[in-house]
Amino acid sequence: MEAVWKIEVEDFPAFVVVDDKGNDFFKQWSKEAAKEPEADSFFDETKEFFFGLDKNKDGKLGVTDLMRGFSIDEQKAKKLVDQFDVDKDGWIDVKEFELMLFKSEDLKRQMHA
Ligand SMILES: [Ca+2]
Ligand SMILES: [Ca+2]
Repeated sequence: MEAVWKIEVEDFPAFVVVDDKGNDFFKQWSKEAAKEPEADSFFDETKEFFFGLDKNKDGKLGVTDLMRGFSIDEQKAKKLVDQFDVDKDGWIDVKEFELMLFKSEDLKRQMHA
């Protein structure tokens, strides 16, 4: 049996995280997210928030964007980038941002503040 994985690319720099068993990292957590009835609107809301913070519109957030967006200090913002920068390019893209908010109740509250 041969499996072909088709990845839909949207209007952000796309990447795929695959472990040694060929599992798509984001497929895993979007499956988790799909269990939540609010998931769709949550992701739309998150995207809007992301693009509001992305001042130079390059589809990536850096430490200073996060500091401003969540009213947090530099140390905390750096920690978030470390933790959620899945592809290790030093920036948080929209997928990583969704993951960040999905995993953090504190940040979610900030988004609604
Ligand atoms: Ca940016
Ligand atoms: Ca990244």
